[in-house]
Amino acid sequence: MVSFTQAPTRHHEAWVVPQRKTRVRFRPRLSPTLPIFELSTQNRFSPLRETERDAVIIGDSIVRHVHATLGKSKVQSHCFPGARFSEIAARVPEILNGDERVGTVVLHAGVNDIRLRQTEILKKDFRNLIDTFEEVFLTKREQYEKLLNDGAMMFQQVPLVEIDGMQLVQSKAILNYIAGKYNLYGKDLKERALIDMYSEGTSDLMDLIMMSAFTPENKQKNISNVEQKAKERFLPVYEKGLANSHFLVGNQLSRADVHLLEASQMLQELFPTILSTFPKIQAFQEKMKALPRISKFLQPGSARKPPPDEAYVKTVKEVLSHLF
Ligand SMILES: N[C@@H](CCC(=O)N[C@@H](CS)C(=O)NCC(=O)O)C(=O)O
Repeated sequence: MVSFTQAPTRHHEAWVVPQRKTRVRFRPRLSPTLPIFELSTQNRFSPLRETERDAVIIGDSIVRHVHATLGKSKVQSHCFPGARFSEIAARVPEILNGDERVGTVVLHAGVNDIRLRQTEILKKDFRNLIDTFEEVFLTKREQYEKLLNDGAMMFQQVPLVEIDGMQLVQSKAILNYIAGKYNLYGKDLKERALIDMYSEGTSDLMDLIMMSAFTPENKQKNISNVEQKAKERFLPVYEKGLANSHFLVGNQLSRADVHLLEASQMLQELFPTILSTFPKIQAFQEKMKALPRISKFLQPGSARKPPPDEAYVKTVKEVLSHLF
């Protein structure tokens, strides 16, 4: 159901549908008991009363005067007058910034887009905004131990993704679920098999890059190994796969493409000219970067991770101290 959030009344209890000059009547053509159009009038801020953790309110000018108090928890409002969907969505990660104290996030957006956008585009924007994910990096051993004690990690390992009421672990299971959910997993079994082949190869390449950060004693040797394998084994495969298509598999975007974009960027961070002899991959990168969600993800300050450095290795060694 899509519900439209209206300005709160003075009583802070219910939302009102504003009076229109022209009265609009909905005449159900089917049974009158089947509503065609449902308008929620529940108080969108009631979760604030229920949350036990802190809350954050992020929105356009309508949240300017929203002040809420919650027992021991804190509520912070972030108001961006005139902001449109894209601007509010871009602020969410930097405001939340992995803050574990935050249990509830209230978003208000869309008012400033309504006159400028088609409904289909608006619907997509709504979904994008709601699907914004919050990323928490483990920086302290206690965080890992808490997850262990909570029984959140099936095999006592991260990554862990909480999505649709599940606690998903195992990178491949996570990627498959998200790819399936967002139609990034091919149109049939054969396409899926090909997508898996590309993605597994790309994971191998990314693992090589990551591991080189963990072996400083052989750093130069490992880096040369990454460069050689990338040029001789991996990049030629993608170049060939993109010879006659914008996508690695079939005629639509898949998780293999998203994976390749990330891996090719990681390679360029290490070897800036590595793609110079791979024109198809370069063209592919430009097209991928122009996709709105990807373009947003690549903006400075986004959730994209920087290359692993010494500080990162030190943090991993502290959090997973039982392995080192
Ligand atoms: N097959 C797993 C491997 C995950 C994994 O090795 N995670 C490491 C961190 S990158 C971990 O949590 N290790 C803790 C441990 O094994 O005790 C996956 O792909 O998700």
